[in-house]
Amino acid sequence: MNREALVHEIALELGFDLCGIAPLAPPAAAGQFEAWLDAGRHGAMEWLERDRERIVDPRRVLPEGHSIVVLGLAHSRAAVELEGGGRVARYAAGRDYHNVVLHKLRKFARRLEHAGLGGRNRRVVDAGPLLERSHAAEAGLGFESKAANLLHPRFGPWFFLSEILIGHELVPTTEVPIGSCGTCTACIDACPTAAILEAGVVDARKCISYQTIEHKGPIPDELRARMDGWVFGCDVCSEVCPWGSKAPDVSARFGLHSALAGQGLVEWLEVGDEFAERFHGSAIHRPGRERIARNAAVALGHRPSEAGRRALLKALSFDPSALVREAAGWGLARGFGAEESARLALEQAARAEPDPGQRAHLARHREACEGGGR
Ligand code: B12
Repeated sequence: MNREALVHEIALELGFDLCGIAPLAPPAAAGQFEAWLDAGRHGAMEWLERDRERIVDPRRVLPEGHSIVVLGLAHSRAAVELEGGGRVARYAAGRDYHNVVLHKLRKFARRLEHAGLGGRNRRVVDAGPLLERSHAAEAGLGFESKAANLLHPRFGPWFFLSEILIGHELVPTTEVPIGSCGTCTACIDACPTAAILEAGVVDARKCISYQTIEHKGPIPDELRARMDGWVFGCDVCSEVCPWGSKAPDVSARFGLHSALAGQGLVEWLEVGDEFAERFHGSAIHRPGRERIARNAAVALGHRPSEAGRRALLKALSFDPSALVREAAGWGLARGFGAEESARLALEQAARAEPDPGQRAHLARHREACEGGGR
């Protein structure tokens, strides 16, 4: 068996669904990444700018490197809905994929060593300095979609990417899966915030995924009005993609994290110091308590319920974070603006608020209540 076939065999034995090999060199689409950064479309993800040179050129990450082994792991499953209606992106429903995949990559590196392909290597999943989608496309794992997702004919967009950069020179994969978006524009048409500016170009600042996971401040009014219950990530561009509609259900791989089972938006808004423990082992742990409670407050505004109203009133007055109090004010106005109790609570909260900026936010939400919710 040649070395490339051996690498594929190891990948399948370790449970990866897809494997390909790309040369360790800047990908052809690197210029598109640089143009995207120059246009400021990365928002506050400043590490992308800081690491620009290494991201574009993987030879800076592993100078003695020659090949990138790119791996795909499917995570397709049914849509995930919290009690009370909050929506969580499917990729984040189970165990944190970063941990699952890194564990597999470590085993992969050991297997390569036994196969005579050892030496220094770099393992990347998501957070590493690498244009994962572009190298994956070059390694034949799929084709780039108008939503910028990498699509595979069997899994659609529902698979994670990861890589091992190695010093050995392997023959790059030349077979590429057949498929394309053709004239379909379902993702562009369906994106609730018009974040897909043109084919392959997403403005992160407008993307619900960015706003719920990466963005630290208050979510801009015009975007949160369109978030429709998304509380962590967003799958709209993937859900409407015809390529993913027949992907197999592999939910058993990652399971359902306990913070999503039998808990809802109210519990997510009210979570306190126990946040770290409750979300341990989940990707939802990463943005931290404040942002998750903020997102839950916004989502409760989209999914009004009596329990939600009570939780929002409580958070508006008592949450220790100004970010969460502000979001609770927005949620109240959005979901319950027609009710006297919500209007009074907003007036009181604005009066009691010492910070002028925060007071202005709350007064704005109070005003938006006039004549009912927005
Ligand atoms: C930053 C980031 C984000 C940002 C910005 C997303 C974006 N579109 O740029 C935010 C927070 C918004 C985000 C959201 C999501 N992300 Co993200 N994200 C990343 C990260 C860390 C870097 C991506 C990046 O460099 N973006 C900059 C743009 C310019 O680069 P790019 O998206 O890779 O695009 C390249 C190609 O599309 C190509 N290209 C550019 N223009 C064009 C035009 C045409 C016509 C074509 C054909 C190609 C093409 O060139 C680009 C540069 O090489 C990667 C991991 C990594 N290290 O690569 C994960 C990653 C891309 N994310 C991933 C996922 C799963 C998601 C979400 C689905 C999560 C969710 N459900 O909420 C959404 C999808 C949103 C979307 N439609 O892109 C997966 C994608 C897997 C896949 N099958 O595609 C990755 C690879 C993580 C992983 N290891 O699995 N993400």
